[in-house]
Amino acid sequence: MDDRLPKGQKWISKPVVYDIVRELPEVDLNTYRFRITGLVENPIEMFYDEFLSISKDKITADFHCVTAWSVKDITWEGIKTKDLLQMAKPKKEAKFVLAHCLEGYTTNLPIEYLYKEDSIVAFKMNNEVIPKRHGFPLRLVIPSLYAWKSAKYLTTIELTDKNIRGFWELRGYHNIGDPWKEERYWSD
Ligand SMILES: Nc1nc2c(c(=O)[nH]1)N[C@H]1C(S)=C(S)[C@@H](COP(=O)(O)O)O[C@H]1N2
Ligand SMILES: [Mo]
Repeated sequence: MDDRLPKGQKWISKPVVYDIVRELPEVDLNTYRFRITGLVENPIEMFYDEFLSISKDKITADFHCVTAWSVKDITWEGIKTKDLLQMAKPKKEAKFVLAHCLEGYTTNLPIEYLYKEDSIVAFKMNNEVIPKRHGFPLRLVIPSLYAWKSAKYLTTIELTDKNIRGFWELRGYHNIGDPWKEERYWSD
């Protein structure tokens, strides 16, 4: 029995890269912005350098992919999403999140997951600038949900009142995706 490993998962040594596109768009840090939009009092818009200059948090967490692999102890550095929300001031109607990425990927989650202690927008992975295929320049990391919710190449965190399905959620993956409840696919 391994109480760190959710049911149906196997430990592997490093994350397998999954992307919805073969070629990633070139990232131009002169035009790249990180944004928090939608139902917020204070919309946020930051350059990559500004984001780095206020980054202060580091977390270590296991990473569980719905395709049945898990990786132990990945460290991420950046800004915890609960602190980003404190800056953006969600309106009370804000109940859900839709994350948008540079290449068009999207994923949705309930806003409560942005208040978890280990949820972070990261610019470093295992003490290095996030490698291109693992999400450079910024990545949303939600260790308490399956890895498809950890959006690479993040551009925008949009707060919404309705739960809008993202890329995989439209194709049969679960709206929440808690690995400890094996929420792999739609139940509704
Ligand atoms: N922008 C973006 N983020 C993404 C994906 C993607 O295709 N595009 N794939 C997701 C899926 S299905 C998984 S399992 C993880 C894999 O993370 P990795 O490629 O860093 O191993 O990224 C998630 N985040
Ligand atoms: Mo995945």
